[in-house]
Amino acid sequence: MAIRKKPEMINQQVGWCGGCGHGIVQRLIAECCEELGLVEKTVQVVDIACAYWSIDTLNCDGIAGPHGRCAAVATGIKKVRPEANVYVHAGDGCSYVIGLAETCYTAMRDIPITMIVVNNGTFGMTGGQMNPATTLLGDKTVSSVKGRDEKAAGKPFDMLKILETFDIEYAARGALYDTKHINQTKKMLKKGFENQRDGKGFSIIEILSPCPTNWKMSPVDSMIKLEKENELIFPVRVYKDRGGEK
Ligand SMILES: Cc1ncc(C[n+]2csc(CCOP(=O)(O)OP(=O)(O)O)c2C)c(N)n1
Ligand code: SF4
Repeated sequence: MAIRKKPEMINQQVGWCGGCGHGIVQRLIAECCEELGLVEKTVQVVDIACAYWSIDTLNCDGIAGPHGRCAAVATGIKKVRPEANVYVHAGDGCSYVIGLAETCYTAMRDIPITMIVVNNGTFGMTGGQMNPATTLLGDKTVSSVKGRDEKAAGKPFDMLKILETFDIEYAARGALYDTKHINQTKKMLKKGFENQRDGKGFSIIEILSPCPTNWKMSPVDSMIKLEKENELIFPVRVYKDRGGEK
């Protein structure tokens, strides 16, 4: 059996809850940066939410952006350090709710960064509120205690369907519920980093990810929910590959 060696870029254990997807995402990021020889040039921009725990645990430069402003912070860094490998690691609240404008402007300007969005269907860090973009209809959260109701709160929406209409380099959605999908997600992330290395435009990779703590489910049941429920609304696929289309 092949054993995946822990990337050296990860220098200590992180404080994410057991079964959280953020740790898998961090590991995939580290594997990609190491395999592409990008560690020395890497700057991570993490959001002041659950992604934040990555800040001191990777051997690379990094900054925590104010909640929702990560795409704007990463844009600034890329403008002054164009040679750097700049990526965002943030949640779906940061990227699609409070930071919706920042994400759209970064896409509109086709800024050549790699944006990684953890879609866990909730505001994890603040205790599990409904995310207007990603909480499924019927899902119970601390701000939709009887389950999300369409009349009261509208429906979830697929931001990648909007972002693919911008003139950007790459938009894709991966998932973490089994090894096959984790490996597929890694390929998407690698593509996002390669695009940046090759001087191409904005790449965004969204990842369906479990939050067992706020979903009040076991890690195993959380993975089953991701596959059986969330993926139906948020399909795993490549939405846009400008280079590949040519
Ligand atoms: C300007 C501002 N508004 C609100 C907050 C409170 N806040 C911190 S994290 C967060 C939501 C986190 O959810 P998400 O971005 O999906 O990330 P997750 O923790 O689920 O990974 C909120 C509302 C804040 N810190 N700053
Ligand atoms: S609250 Fe959810 S997203 Fe945050 S660390 Fe725990 S499981 Fe992960």
